Amino acid sequence: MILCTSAVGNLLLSHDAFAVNTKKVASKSSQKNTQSKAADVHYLEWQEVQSFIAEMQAQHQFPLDQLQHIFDNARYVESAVQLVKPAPPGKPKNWKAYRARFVENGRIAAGVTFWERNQETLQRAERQFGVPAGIIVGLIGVETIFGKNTGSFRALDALTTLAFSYPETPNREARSQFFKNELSQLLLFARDNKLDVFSIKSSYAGAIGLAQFMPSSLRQHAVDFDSDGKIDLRESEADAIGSVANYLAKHGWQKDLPFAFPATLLDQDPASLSLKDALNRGLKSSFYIDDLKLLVSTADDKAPRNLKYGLIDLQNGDDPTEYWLATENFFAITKYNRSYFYAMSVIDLGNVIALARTKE
Ligand SMILES: [Ca+2]
Repeated sequence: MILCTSAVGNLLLSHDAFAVNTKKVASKSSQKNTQSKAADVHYLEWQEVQSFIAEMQAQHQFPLDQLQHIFDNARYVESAVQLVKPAPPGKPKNWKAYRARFVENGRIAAGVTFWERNQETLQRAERQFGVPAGIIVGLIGVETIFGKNTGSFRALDALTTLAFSYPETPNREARSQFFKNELSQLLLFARDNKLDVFSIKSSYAGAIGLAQFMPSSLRQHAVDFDSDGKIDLRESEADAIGSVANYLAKHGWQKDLPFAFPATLLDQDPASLSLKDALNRGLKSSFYIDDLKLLVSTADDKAPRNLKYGLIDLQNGDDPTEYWLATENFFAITKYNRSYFYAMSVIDLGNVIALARTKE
């Protein structure tokens, strides 16, 4: 999970950027640079790291020698720096291409098996938190292919790098601060759970386990759903399932609320001000259907008139944009990753896996 602090106008960039940049860092020349640059960086000597250590000591009573040992051994990760850089501009957003990367046969088959294996746990999560099994399965599938891609970086290295070596971007200061906080949460998480901090693996951005929780979310929202006395989002599928459901419930999920209904744009200029205004209301529902009746129609009679919706657009490159009326439950998924594409992929993957199960 990457909780971007970008403005809503930059939605859909974060996840989209990954594939492009992954190719870039895989080249041989950059691997060579990585090795030489990493050898030059010694975080313990950095003034900013010393200040961070002092803060951890003062605020959390962390022993100095432990912190010195940790940052003496924290490594710079060049690929993390490359991967957080914004995607090159100009490439149009394409929902269908994005969806095809996540809703595909391998992931669907793995999802059917995962669902089968965890059926009782998923039902228990649904009862306790009101989040349907399909959404939990879809989310864990999109995040890590059910544990296949949980990341091979040391979380300490990834977070130290992004906290202190964030690339020069307009939002550098805010992002550095975000990762400093996550780094401190990681250290506290390891201490609280008596874990060797060097042993915790993550994505390049510090997201941990089957459901890719950032350390702050891990500490705040993860739950021990198999009741073995510890929270383990890396090994325990039950803990991951319960934690995803708890996270969504804490971020506005409402039991039995639908997710989204397709909408058709009424005859007007897609660039009209009123449409733009309706589309840019942030990650929340602001309108009743009647408020939008001059802009869009929905053929789906099931869309309740007494619910509030947000109007969202899913751009399709040169093909027509899709419009949807999204409920608060759709937006709860965007609290996990601030992207409409992401949320819709989670919903679609869950639906397709549910359908595949019935055909077995
Ligand atoms: Ca557990």
